[in-house]
Amino acid sequence: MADGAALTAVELHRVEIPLVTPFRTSFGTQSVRTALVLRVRTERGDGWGECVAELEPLYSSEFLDAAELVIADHLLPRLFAAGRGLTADALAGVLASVKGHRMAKAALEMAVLDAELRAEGVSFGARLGAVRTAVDCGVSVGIPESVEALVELVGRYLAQGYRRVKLKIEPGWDLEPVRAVRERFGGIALQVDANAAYTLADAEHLRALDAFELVLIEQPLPEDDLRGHAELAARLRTPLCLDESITSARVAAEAISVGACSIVNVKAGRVGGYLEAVRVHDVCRAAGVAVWCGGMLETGLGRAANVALAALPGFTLPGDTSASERYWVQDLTDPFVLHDGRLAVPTGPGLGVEPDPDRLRAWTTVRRSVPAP
Ligand code: OSB
Ligand code: MG
Repeated sequence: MADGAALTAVELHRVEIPLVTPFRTSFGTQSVRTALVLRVRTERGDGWGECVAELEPLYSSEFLDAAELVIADHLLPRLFAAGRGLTADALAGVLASVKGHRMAKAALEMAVLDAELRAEGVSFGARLGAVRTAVDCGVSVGIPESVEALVELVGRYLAQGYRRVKLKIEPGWDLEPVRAVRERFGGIALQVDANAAYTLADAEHLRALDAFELVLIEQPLPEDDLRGHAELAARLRTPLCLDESITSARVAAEAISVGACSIVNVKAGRVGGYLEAVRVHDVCRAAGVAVWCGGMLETGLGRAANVALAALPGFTLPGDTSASERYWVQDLTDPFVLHDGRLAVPTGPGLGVEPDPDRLRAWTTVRRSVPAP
């Protein structure tokens, strides 16, 4: 196999960008997004990737320092050794002997895919199977100071045109904020995300959420508790959606077959890349399970790929694909702007966007380049 473009070097840029509003979830608060931006240099041109691992291992076991280390010390040597055998399609197989580290692998696959598509003049959307030119957008709202502050914030997002609102919940911040938003804004599309903050012992309490006609409850229980989610699903009228639990297309099929969820949040980083994310979509679509595109506070790079993914036919619910200004005073790329509650799918080659070189330089705190041996 020699149809790939060999990697000549990979640059790792650790970038720090302040968020416009601190984002609090049941697992912690972020005021600054620390992202790992990758630039792969190949014989046929460059490609960009973004690693969604967070600074601390609180959403999942992955975290930024570990991703950086596993990329430099364990993944890149394998990619360099593959030479011209390295294509985006082959990448997961080349890295398969390394267990886990899906966010790190996903970032590399994204960059290699971007380089390939730029060289071919094909967009991410066209390659992944997009059937729409724009996608419906929702917004994920963190846990603020008070119910009043939440209602104020939700009102602002609705005025901007978002088509669905997701509230982060945790024990002690669930029924009251949900009731307040439902009462104030009527029949909006409303859903909640618990980031695994509950246990099955909370089933009766969570059942009270049935009164609010939510689109879904996302990941109430721990990541590895498919059986618990199935038991909870049987006790609630509100559909259960899984995020953290869905680590591959195989797990998605398993979760659906045991009744652990009836909706799936697709995040490419969590499942090891955009190509596996398409397979998650395919498995769910075949089973009649709706999917939507999750988010990890991506810069414009990851956002471009997410919006392309969200344009696939099975993405029938609005995603956490919000506009750049919901996160940043200035994005790393040209901004994604909401029009009538939608973002346009980029049409240029590859991601269709690239980092502004001055902003990338200014916001990078650590940069290293790993050359091919
Ligand atoms: O659980 O969906 C989540 C952000 C970081 C980590 C986990 C999650 C989130 C979000 C934000 O909900 C979604 C976004 O990028 O807007
Ligand atoms: Mg989630």
